[in-house]
Amino acid sequence: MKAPKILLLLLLSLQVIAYTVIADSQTCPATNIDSCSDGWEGEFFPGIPQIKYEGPSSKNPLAFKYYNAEEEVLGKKMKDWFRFSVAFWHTFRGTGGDPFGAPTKSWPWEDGTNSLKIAKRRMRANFEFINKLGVDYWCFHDRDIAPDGKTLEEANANLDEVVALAKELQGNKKVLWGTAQLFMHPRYMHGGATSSELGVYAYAAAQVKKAMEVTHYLAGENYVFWGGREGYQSLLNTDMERELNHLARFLESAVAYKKKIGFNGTLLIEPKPQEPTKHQYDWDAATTANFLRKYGLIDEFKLNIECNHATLSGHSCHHELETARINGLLGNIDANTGDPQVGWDTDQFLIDIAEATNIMLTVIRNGGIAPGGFNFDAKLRRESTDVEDLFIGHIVGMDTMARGLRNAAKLIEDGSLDELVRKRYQSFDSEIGSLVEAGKADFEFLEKKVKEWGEPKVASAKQELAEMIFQYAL
Ligand SMILES: [Mn+2]
Repeated sequence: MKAPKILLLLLLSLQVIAYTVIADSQTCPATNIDSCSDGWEGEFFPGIPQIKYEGPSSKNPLAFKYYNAEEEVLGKKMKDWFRFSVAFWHTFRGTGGDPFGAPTKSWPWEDGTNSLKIAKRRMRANFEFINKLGVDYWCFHDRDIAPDGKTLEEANANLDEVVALAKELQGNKKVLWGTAQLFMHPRYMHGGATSSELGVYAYAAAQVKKAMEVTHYLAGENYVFWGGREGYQSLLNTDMERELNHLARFLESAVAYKKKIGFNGTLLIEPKPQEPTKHQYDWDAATTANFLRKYGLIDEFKLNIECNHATLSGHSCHHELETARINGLLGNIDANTGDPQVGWDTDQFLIDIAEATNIMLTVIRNGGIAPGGFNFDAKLRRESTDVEDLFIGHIVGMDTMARGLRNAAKLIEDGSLDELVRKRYQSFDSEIGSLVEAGKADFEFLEKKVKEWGEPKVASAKQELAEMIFQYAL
């Protein structure tokens, strides 16, 4: 009896050793990179399963509690309301470094260099992540996914090599949007399209041309312009009118090139008021809409509203989304949030359910957001250093938006909030009100009406009731 037991124990322990060896070899650490070929198909997240919906009672941090991709809400699948996207720059290039401290993350696909070989490992990690998380889209800047070069030709060749791998790994996943990084390299210190140097304007144009080509090649559905350095530090040395004219010419050329290569994706501008420049020209949704109208570009662009940028411009995210929506400009959402006690762009995962409900009220009123989506322009805190934290951040962000959708659907199906708003303006539903709204009531006519009606009765705005209805739905 004893011998078989010992044999069993021996077999079991051998099995444990075998599993350990397999698990180790699956991670293919960057320090041992030469032992893993370019075509390596192991895992960077070996302990992480496919993330599944387990419902609100689940305590599993690696499961969805509210986001259920195939479940229909207001006649549309949750995955189609959101079209969630992973931001390559935060998830795969975020190091945890800040102006005061060195990087804190040591991800298994990194070796601390920006070589082509590591760029390809990151791309493999990206698709493993997207597949396990269960999202359909990803977003990138040209220089996040491939190393820059000493010349434009070298940079383009690097990009082509990584993009070819991305195309091969992508399967049925798609690019929600691509963009060109026109802010990191020192040549862009005065801006790209608004630089005082002609050579820099030209370089930016060449870079955007290439970024549009690869976005199109990767089945991208949108292309984004974020003008981090398109602004000024001082008006004393800046010709603002000339810079804005240049920006408009640059965007006109982008429209022309998009048509030339048959790219049907939406061009998006992402407003942000400041940081890194003191003043960015795409300050907020209203400023950007005015710029697009002035230069005859309003039908060629939509807006990518980022919640953290909204609060930096002194607005709520809901305000920026509504401003975009009522101007027919709501194109995409960068789902993130700032810290209420901090004044800069912290790009955190959004976990405020009330905020998510407001966002989804606008998205539902907009009839959805396709061909845009929800890009997680959000990064882990410097102090979060486990690879599973990347999953947890996205899961809580997706669950928060899903709670927002469920709550907004409740509010719309209940109807009392819409009814409160409708009632508030009902005096304009009258015959005279219709004349006003149709532009057929001039001042003389209205003066006559005042003499006939006397002092108007003014009703309560019922703000607290509106807040009560809203709060009950959360
Ligand atoms: Mn941001």
